[in-house]
Amino acid sequence: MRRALTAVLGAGALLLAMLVTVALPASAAPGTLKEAAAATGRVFGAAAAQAHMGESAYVSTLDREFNQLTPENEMKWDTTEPSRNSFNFGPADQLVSHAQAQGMKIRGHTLVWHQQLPGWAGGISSRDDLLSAMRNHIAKEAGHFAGKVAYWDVVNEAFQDGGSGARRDSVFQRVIGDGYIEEAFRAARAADPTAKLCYNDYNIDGQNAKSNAVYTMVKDFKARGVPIDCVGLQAHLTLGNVPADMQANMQRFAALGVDVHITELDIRMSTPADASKLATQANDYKKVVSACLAVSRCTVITVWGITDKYSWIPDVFPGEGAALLFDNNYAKKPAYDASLQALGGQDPGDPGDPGDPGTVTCTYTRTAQWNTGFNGQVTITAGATAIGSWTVVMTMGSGQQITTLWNGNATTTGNVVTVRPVAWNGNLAPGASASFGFSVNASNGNLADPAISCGSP
Ligand code: 9MR
Repeated sequence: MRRALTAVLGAGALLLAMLVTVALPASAAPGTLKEAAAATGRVFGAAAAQAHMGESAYVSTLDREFNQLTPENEMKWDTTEPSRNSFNFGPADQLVSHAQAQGMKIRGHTLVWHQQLPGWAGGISSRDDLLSAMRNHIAKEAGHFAGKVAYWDVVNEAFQDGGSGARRDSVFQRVIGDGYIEEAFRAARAADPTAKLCYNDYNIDGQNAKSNAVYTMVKDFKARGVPIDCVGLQAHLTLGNVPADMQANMQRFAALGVDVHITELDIRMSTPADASKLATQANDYKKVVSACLAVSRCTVITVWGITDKYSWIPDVFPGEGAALLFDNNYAKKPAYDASLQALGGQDPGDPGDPGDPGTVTCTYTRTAQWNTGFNGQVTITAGATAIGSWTVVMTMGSGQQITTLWNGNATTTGNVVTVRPVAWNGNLAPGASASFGFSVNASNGNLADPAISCGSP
């Protein structure tokens, strides 16, 4: 009797354990970008524009996925102070109230920038006059939003592109001189003592002459007590070109005692998008998110828009686009899934979403190697829903060539090899797997594993 009871209890405990094991994946992994980021102590934001806030899919995607909002244009000087000392905070106030109601942090963008600057300010030619106009602008705008803005992009894009490491030739630089940046930071601190104050720029994502110049400035500011708390790497990137030293670059800024924010992330491609480009983009997003996660002071990741539909890219780079995490119809792209997974999250699954991580994951194994080559195998596994096809993108190392590939169909462009199913291994039931294998010749002895990403279809 006692034995039987123990056996029953034992079976019950086993059943409970099985239930717990089965229940865990659904409840343990955060299912949205903001929840996954929050679990790592970070925020995941998006730029948003008041003009689109009447569109329900725009707002519901913003509210569901993001916990930081950057007004895309509404806090810029030409909107907030169109004529001297006459302020208009209306559009920004609307975005701020929305963000506050949703518990989102607000990134103020931006107090001092050479673009979207009203003509009256751009036309000032006396140093004292421009300094006083700039200080007044900062006092009034940062003062208006004090206590509401978590981070300010105080000065934006003050350095030249290219190898010079020089300051950009803006009206502020010409009329006030080098000191305008620190003057702006001091004015911002006085107007809002609680906001974190950032310097923000593009093409400073990796280590180069421009980021070196910003680094030197931040180091000098820290040494002299100029109030700066963070550096914003905009990260307007192109497909397949995430700087290999992005993490190292973030780490060196962090070592100066400032936080690092990725502030305007997008990764553009030539349009139209296709499965192979979207898989490469997913891999790129994963690299950026992973680099941030590896640096404890990288605390913010913000994408520059919610949907490809309203991205700034096609207007400025004709023939390019598809740079964000949601497509024109607000469907999650492979880059969304890759970002969520890199953050430790997992999409709970929405059937029919081609980028859903529930639909496909892949693993790579090296099965043999010799001095001038190796064999690899990739296994693709369907998630909670059946799939009809898959795509694996492998980026090969320099000097590597695939000599044979079996159980898959490969197309090669440069060092990128896209593999799709053969006739019999594209259809996978939920949880089922397919594998393909390949041999790599590397006469230069480069035995580095390829970078692999996968998606469905
Ligand atoms: O996305 C913004 C676009 O709507 C504006 O027309 C443009 C004006 O210059 O600014 C865009 O945002 C920029 C940001 O404020 C600063 N970094 C570069 C962004 C893309 O141009």
